[in-house]
Amino acid sequence: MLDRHYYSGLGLGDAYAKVMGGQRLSAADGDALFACPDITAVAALAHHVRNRMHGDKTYYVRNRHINYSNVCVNTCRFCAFRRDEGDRGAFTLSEEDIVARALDDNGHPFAEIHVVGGCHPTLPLSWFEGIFQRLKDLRPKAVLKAFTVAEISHFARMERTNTARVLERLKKAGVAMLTGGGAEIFNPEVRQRICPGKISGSDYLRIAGEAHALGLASNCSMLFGHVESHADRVRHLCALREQQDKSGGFVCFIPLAFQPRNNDLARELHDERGAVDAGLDRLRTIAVARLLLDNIPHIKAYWVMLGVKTAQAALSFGADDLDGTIMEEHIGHMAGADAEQALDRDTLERMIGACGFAPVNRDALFAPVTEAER
Ligand code: V47
Repeated sequence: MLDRHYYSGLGLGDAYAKVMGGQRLSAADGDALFACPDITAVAALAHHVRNRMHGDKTYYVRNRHINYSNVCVNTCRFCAFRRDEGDRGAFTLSEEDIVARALDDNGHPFAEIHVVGGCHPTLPLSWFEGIFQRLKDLRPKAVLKAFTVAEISHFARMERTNTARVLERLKKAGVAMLTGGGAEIFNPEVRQRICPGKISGSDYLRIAGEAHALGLASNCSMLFGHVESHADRVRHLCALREQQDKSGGFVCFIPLAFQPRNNDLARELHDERGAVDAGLDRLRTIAVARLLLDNIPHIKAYWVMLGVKTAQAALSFGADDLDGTIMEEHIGHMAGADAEQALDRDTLERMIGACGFAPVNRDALFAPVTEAER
């Protein structure tokens, strides 16, 4: 399969030589990978890199998502989750609701507690600090992963302070990591069309860099499969790679496949059923991400947005992580994701094993969880 002449004939001679030589691919190589008619050739390159980095290990995590509120001052056009205060379907969990969800673990503490919501107009940062300190006391071994950088920027505005100060306060309260959301697509023209009120791509990268400088890890992401071009995806990935060269704290990249229901962007595109070639385009995007993001260790096959079958296939297209048990998820499901709400650990292990990989139980920072802690 990995034959040099075959790749040259496909216009991928340069990409092939760089992958084999362990060199960095250019944006032009990324464009060529998207243009290549043979998706299996692209997959084989990504799989080669994935094997070089991780062997047959495939990670999963016993985690709990907690969406604390869907009340949000932003009006991102792809979002089916957000509501205005007082709207039908608007919700905000109480402190006790949040703590109860984190503790609802049948005596096996979650390795990761993942907390995100909307940019809420009134909930102060101090409220979250109190909750995080409580969660850390109650579950000292769990890695607390909270907020996107868009929420960090929102807190800074609300509290009339700067983003570095918000990050410092969260770190002190026990947060170890930021989630990867909010990146969407960095191209300003596309961003203006899909999420006009959101922080810019350069602010996303700047705040992630500040977090990394403070010793906080973060994930990063890309929302794809709407109005952006393949070239936009390639430039987005290259911008993440450039930031990672500078600050080094991105742990995992999450390609977020656009869910086309109950949101304004889908209505504009008249595409509520999803494109017919979406499955292959998603897999190719994951492969290109693995190949371009040579400095980001992990690529997530997020089964909530991909569906479990495509997520399994993604493990042979460069992804090495299946994410986790989740337990409860609203952002994708309200936008049409038809995957389950939760998967148990045995199912995740079986899904990974059935694809020929070796499951590794991890925490949010990808440290393996020992047998005793499972
Ligand atoms: O920021 C919103 C995306 C993100 C839609 O860090 C949509 O490990 C698809 O960030 N179709 C939130 N995507 C989810 C997220 C995340 C998920 C899992 C793991 C991690 C991690 C982070 O979801 C948002 C936005 O980019 N999103 N609406 C939609 N219609």
